[in-house]
Amino acid sequence: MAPKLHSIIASPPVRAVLMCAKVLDVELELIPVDLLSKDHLKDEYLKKNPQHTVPLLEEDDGFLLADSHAIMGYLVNQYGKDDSLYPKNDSRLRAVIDHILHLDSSVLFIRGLFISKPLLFQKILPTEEKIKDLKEAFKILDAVLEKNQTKYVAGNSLTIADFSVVTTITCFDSFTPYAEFPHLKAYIERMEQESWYELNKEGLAINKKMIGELMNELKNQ
Ligand SMILES: N[C@@H](CCC(=O)N[C@@H](CS)C(=O)NCC(=O)O)C(=O)O
Repeated sequence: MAPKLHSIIASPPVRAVLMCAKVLDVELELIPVDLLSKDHLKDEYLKKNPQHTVPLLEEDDGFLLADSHAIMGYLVNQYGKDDSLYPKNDSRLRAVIDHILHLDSSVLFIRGLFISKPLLFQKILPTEEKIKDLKEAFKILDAVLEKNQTKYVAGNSLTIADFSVVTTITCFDSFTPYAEFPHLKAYIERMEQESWYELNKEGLAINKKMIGELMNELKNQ
């Protein structure tokens, strides 16, 4: 049976996993988790994922795995016809991919999450300081892209790092525009031409609409 993915498409890390599964041609059974209804804080979900995040992967034999970066690595190793998205034997390429995955987790995504989580769940508008931190994160990625001069974020071939970065940057563009950064803008424009990018569109539109409406409502109060 297909592995289950507890998910909601408005979430960037969920979409990263969906893109990865699509490129690997791995079927996933999607199990909806409505974050706004707090499904992720219910006992049944917390027993499976104490981190109360989506995505969460669940295999038939009870194996559970949280975190999109870990899930993508697992899908490549477990189900990939080859490991080009996350190569085992090219230690330098793998290290560069790991660098970008950690950059996404510890700098890019988290700085956006520190804005979006209080906004969505507590209706708190972002402070200038938090926007500044996010902008700085975009600037860092722009400089990485400028330094590397590669087509994809970790080299000249597509890797799981692209799925993370693309979904994070396009989502948090709601708070500060990535188009201000030329290398980042050119990179996203290249990625938009790829067939897997299609899987970003619907969830991104839902997310941007929700964020936009909430920001306007709070600013007009
Ligand atoms: N590092 C995690 C982050 C996952 C994450 O924070 N997901 C958000 C939705 S975009 C979530 O589930 N938030 C609910 C919560 O933190 O309670 C990953 O890559 O999977």
